[in-house]
Amino acid sequence: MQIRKNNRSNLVTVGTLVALCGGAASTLAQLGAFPASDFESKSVLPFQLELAINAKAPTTMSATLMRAGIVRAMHGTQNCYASNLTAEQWQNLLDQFQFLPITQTPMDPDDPFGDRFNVDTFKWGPTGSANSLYPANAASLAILTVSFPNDGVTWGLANSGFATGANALGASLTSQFTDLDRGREYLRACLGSWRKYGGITYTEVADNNTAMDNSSTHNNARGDIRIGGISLNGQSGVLAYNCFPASGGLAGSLTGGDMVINTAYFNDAGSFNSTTNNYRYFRNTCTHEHGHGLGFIHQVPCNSTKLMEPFIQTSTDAVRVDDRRALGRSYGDRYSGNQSLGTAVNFGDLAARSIAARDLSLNGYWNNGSNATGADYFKFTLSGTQNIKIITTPTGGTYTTGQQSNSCTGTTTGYATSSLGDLAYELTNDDGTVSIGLVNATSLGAAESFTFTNLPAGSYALRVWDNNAANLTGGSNPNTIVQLYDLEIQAGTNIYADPYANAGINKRIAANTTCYFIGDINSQATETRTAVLLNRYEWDLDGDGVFEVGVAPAASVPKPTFTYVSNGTYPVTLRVRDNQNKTGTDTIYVSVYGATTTFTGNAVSGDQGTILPFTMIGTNLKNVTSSSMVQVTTGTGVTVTGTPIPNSLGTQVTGLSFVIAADASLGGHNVRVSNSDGNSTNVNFLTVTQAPVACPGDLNNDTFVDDADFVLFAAAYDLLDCNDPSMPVGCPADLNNDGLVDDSDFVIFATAYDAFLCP
Ligand SMILES: [Ca+2]
Ligand SMILES: [Ca+2]
Ligand SMILES: [Ca+2]
Ligand SMILES: [Ca+2]
Ligand SMILES: [Zn+2]
Repeated sequence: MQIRKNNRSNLVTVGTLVALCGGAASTLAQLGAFPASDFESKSVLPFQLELAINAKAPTTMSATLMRAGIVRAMHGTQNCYASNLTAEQWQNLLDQFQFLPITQTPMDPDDPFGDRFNVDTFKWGPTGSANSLYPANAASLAILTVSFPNDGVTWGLANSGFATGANALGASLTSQFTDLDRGREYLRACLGSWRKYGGITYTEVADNNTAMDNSSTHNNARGDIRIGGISLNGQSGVLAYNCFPASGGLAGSLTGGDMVINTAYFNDAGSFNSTTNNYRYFRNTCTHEHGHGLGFIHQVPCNSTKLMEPFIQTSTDAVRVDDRRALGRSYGDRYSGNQSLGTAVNFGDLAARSIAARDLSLNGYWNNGSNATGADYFKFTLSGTQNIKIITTPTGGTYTTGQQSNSCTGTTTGYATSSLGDLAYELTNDDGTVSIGLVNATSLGAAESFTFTNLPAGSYALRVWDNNAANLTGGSNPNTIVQLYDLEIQAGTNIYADPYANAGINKRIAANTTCYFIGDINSQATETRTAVLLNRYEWDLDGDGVFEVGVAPAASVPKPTFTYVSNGTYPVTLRVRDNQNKTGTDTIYVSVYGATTTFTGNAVSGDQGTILPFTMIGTNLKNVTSSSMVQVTTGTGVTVTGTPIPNSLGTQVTGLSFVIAADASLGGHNVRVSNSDGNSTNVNFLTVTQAPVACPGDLNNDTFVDDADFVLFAAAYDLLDCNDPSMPVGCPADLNNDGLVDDSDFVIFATAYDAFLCP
């Protein structure tokens, strides 16, 4: 769906949104901008739209029909709109697109709870193919890939009503953000804000640069979610549009989950280039669009409380309560999949740590497992006896929401979303066989809290579930009633909870380009017992397990950069720290491609008949994983052995040795490193030298121990001390290597002299 643009003040934003989506006309009256225009007694269309309709419609009846058609289309359209459209823009949009129903089905009659959070009947399945139908796959994890097609690739779908065009997102991002990857990282943060709450993982992959299409089937050659941009008739009021996951539900003919951003709004200080709140205007646009890509529908009223409202709003950031409920419904919470003891989320040792895992979700009456995804399992350990207080608190609040409906006559309903479920939990031993405590003292809408005093060291399992039998709807809708909740596991007294870290998504970057990271958009403090805020962002960017950026006494670095020189996959870890000095970490994987292999290390030399360890220095050596990837390419008699040990950045490899045969050719040998990442030859890296002949006493190296050697020995004997400056270099007459040329050496010399010929 499109999200519409607003570039006026916040106050006008709210007023305009209300005007467009129905509801409090009084706000409009205050603004004086849009005279209230009653529509079916419930909704209000903006004055400009009324003008446009009246200009287009020859009769009152046709104007009424047109209004109805517009409203009907607006609930399902993939195009998402600016909110300050002029009468001329409304007129143009009417002329060009008629707001015809690109998508249509108002709501699934088999799924009466669907409209509560406005979700499509199709979602992404676990492996990135979008064909997963309710209710069988409700609240289940989706593993999605993401890619950015090259500029020039044909982008857009004609069924959107907009012409297709050559993708220009790369140039637009580069222009606005100075650097392509910096711009992309803000887009990745949009996906990261869905990952923050929902059971979705994102991994960026290469794109095969085929034209945008409707495919809902996973393809290893490109991302499930592809992101590009073209001009949508200039600044037409349409900021972007995005396809739904799969056809058959509300998606109409726009499927496949891909995003089309209107490049005409880049470098516009009033919209995409507004830097306020970390480019929230741009981020909310793209985060909203991807919401459609996840199967989420526009919601009303437009009161700036939901990301999926049809018109852009910037008074709240990214994914809000109703959006989280939609996530919980379709994909589960961020621990999605923890529906059994075997897949429990393990919080580790809580003897001196506390957990505040917020915005988790349950989806219906668990009923001893009859609802397979209806319970959440966790584990923790205690390294020592501790008092452990476990609190489950239903969240969500009471609010009004509904899908923009075909009747536009009040499908919005007030929902008390904190009191849908009856939370209960049970603490058991590690394998669930021994109950330590079942806590269910309160009913709908109330927290459960209990302190387990002097809980001994050991391992524990915790199951949280919805005990409201009314939520077992049976038949077509089991497991569809979302109850958001916070889980707190508090150790001891005032041991505050660790903050939540979010480093974005698994990303892909070309080698030797600046790679951007953002830690301060989606990370968050979690403790509410005291005032906490994140005040430090630390990073392990090279993936060696050591935090090297933003660590005290250096300054915190919320948005670091790094340049990788070697292909490979790097675990990058963000560690956030709050003012209680509590930390949380998040690891993303950075896939680096396109590096150039070099092998530049200083040459080494070794004797015939020896094994010579060596170190390679260069770039793009991270994937040198076998000794067969390093070969001696000139001369004879030298092989490579050992197991290569690349360093984390692929600039050094140790662990290998040359095996130099006794008859190896003397002199320089070229050494070549070669694997699928590339190759490089280090000319004359190895010089093979002749081994010294083992013939003590042959001081002049003529293979005989004779009088000539004795003359040399005697001279050395007279000097005695190997450190004497007159002693020949290396003190060759010190035959027993004790630093002196004395009688004990003479004994050895005499024996050799008697033998005369070297062996
Ligand atoms: Ca859950
Ligand atoms: Ca309860
Ligand atoms: Ca490091
Ligand atoms: Ca000696
Ligand atoms: Zn939209």
